[in-house]
Amino acid sequence: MSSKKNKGIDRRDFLEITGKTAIGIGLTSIPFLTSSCSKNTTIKTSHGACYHDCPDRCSWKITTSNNKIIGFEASQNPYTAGKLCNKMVDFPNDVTYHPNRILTPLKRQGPKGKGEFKKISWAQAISEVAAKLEDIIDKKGGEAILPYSFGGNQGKVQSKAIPNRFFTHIGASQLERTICGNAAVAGILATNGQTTGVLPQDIVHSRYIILWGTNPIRSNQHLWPFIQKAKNDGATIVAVDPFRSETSEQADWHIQPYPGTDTALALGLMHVILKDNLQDQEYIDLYTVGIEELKEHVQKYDPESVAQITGLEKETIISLAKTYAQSSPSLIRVLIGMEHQVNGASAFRTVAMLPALTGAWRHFGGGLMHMTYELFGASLNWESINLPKALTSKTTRSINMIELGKALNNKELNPRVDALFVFNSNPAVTTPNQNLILKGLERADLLTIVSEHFMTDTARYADYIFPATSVLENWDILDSWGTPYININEPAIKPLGESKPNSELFRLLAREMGFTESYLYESDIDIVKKTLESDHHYLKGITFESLRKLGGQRLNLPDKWMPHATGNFKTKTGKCHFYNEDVEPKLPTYIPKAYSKTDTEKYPLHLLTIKTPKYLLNSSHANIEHILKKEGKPFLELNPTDASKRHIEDGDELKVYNQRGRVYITARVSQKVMQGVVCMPHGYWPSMLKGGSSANALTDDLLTDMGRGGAIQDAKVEIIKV
Ligand SMILES: Nc1nc2c(c(=O)[nH]1)N[C@H]1C(S)=C(S)[C@@H](COP(=O)(O)OP(=O)(O)OC[C@H]3O[C@@H](n4cnc5c(=O)[nH]c(N)nc54)[C@H](O)[C@@H]3O)O[C@H]1N2
Ligand SMILES: Nc1nc2c(c(=O)[nH]1)N[C@H]1C(S)=C(S)[C@@H](COP(=O)(O)OP(=O)(O)OC[C@H]3O[C@@H](n4cnc5c(=O)[nH]c(N)nc54)[C@H](O)[C@@H]3O)O[C@H]1N2
Ligand code: SF4
Ligand SMILES: [Mo]
Repeated sequence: MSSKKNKGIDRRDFLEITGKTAIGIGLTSIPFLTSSCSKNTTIKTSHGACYHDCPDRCSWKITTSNNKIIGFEASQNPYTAGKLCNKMVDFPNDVTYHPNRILTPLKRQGPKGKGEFKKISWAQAISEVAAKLEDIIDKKGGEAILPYSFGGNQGKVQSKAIPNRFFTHIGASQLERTICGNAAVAGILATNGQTTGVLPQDIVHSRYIILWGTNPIRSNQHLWPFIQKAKNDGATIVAVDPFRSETSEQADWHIQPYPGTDTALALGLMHVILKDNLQDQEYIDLYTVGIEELKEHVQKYDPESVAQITGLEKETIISLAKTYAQSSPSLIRVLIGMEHQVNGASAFRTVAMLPALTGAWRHFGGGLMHMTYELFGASLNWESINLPKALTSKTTRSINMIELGKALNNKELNPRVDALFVFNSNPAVTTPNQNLILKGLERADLLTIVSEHFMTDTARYADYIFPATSVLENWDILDSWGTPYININEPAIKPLGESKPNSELFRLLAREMGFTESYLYESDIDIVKKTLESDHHYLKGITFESLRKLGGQRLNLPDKWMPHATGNFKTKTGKCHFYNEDVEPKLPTYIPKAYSKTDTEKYPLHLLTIKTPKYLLNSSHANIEHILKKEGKPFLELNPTDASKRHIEDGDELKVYNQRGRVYITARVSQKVMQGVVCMPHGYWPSMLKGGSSANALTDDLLTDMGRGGAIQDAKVEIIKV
């Protein structure tokens, strides 16, 4: 499978990175490659952007000489600021030219999961897969086919346009893509009607910043320099996180509540703010709904009661409320982390009320900062990405991606899932209830097709694997969920080996299946161009040509972006809703998960499985040897009290277990978690760890209170020394 001919950049070609890492967090100065150029070499520069599911969406520039990459560097746009993160600096070698990359179609030989495959031609693979899909459609209907994809490649062409057209055309089941963002967004929409608040770079104007359930030093690295700038200019940085992350360590104040109690904490802050009359009454009167109901409602969230729920001192709650309400501009930064609790959406809904209560939105740099994708939703020509009219009326059943394990194992489903088609995702690692998923993937009667770069733990179970191009080899257009920058992605080199973009895979299958509809065959570059055909003012000065020339460009937004300075909420009343009659409960309410007494006794510890690894992006890059080496083995963080109760010492080997699975891992006894909470990293593949299980073997496929997201961080476990 590995190709020795697959010549990459010699790692030694990279100049030693001598520059100190930017602000010590892993943003790395541009590595560049040298090459001797003869007269016959054609040097080409292409612009592109990071395809990862990362809020930073860095822009980059690639230099090639005769179809070989000789330079890979970050662009100078003010947010990327000339630096890629530590995960991506060596991307051409780590992925594109990696010797283990899959470069031909493969057909399974051995038992499912063993990873034994033989190379076959594209013609054979397409003809066999098309015939099998046709057979399933004939016998069971299209709904027996389930596409499974997520953020592996966030390019609009390779993740949405052609794949969605293909699967909708064949009448496949729809996948509810809810694993990231849905609960957070549902919560914020219930309050504000939109999720785009303060823009990332404007955080420099804030003077009181609460990083509420987010770890930018790891997960949003390009925001951190702007936070540092605010701090240098006098801002106080507060982190609210049950885990003492690097960000919490760097903050001026780390507030450490029990996981899943943020709704109560935010209601407690409102209690204090209203009791002490620290609210902005004028803002409330003009731009909000339900203050009287809220006042009444927060009576019961007094600091003593909230202290009981959150595990915080009551003085901490009072002090946070007062300092937040009395500082200006004050900003709350939320991202994703806390949505993965069973009441995660409610936490976002409640926290989102605070800036309206204090009138923080009036001040530049004040308010709430979350995502930015709505800016692109408003301005791009989505007709090009979304389904063509001919397909919009087609409705088929939906399956929530969180419940993949259940869907694969449910014999009562009518029709049963007979084919699973995975691309841009690695569910054997990233989706909760891992053992149930693996059991489903083992089904002899399940046809599993995977498009991938590598033999992932999901791909190992495939019947057919298709080799996907890396982002350096295909066209795309990338909006962003964390910045206001737009990028196009030009192919820097021709596809390596026999790899093809996802879009081409589905065009080939469509042709083989005899479909004639032109929407199935639109070319990638045409989709990119058409997506930019919009006269929306945000796109003024942004064209296919300008993006090719300049690389990432900022949407044409006002210099002072203050979305709610004078209300303008996108709710049906145009106001911020403390009380919302369309949401149940109508007022934000702390509702914890009710565990049975037996479960609480058997599994007393709350398990967090978060994005602590430095070099991984979800499960991506975990298979790259030098990365894994740098990352080291995973540890379970546990509190000294929990450790001593179980006679566990630092460095002991542990079994972490519950009713769904067990993970073998080394103990790290620390104060990073409070008593009753343990934490292990997400991203390691089960096949890499002793016992063949990783973090998601312990997580639950339970849905969140709103948005149908996954309560991944709401798992209970017990541990023993082994
Ligand atoms: N290095 C790296 N960067 C990444 C990723 C990665 O895998 N690795 N993944 C990318 C993706 S897909 C995403 S969605 C973003 C996510 O970015 P973040 O949301 O910043 O990351 P998470 O690690 O999911 O969670 C952030 C913090 O939330 C905390 N948290 C968990 N439960 C609760 C809770 O109940 N209350 C509170 N207050 N905090 C809680 C966790 O302890 C954690 O420290 O990061 C992106 N960036
Ligand atoms: N326990 C726990 N579980 C979690 C989380 C957590 O914090 N804890 N976080 C959750 C979150 S926020 C997210 S977003 C999800 C992410 O879950 P996934 O979207 O499954 O993310 P990745 O693990 O990065 O897998 C992406 C895969 O896509 C492949 N890929 C990349 N580009 C292409 C391409 O162009 N074509 C094809 N065919 N494949 C490509 C990569 O090689 C990689 O294997 O994980 C979730 N799961
Ligand atoms: S993973 Fe994120 S921070 Fe790293 S290069 Fe990609 S977009 Fe930038
Ligand atoms: Mo995510």
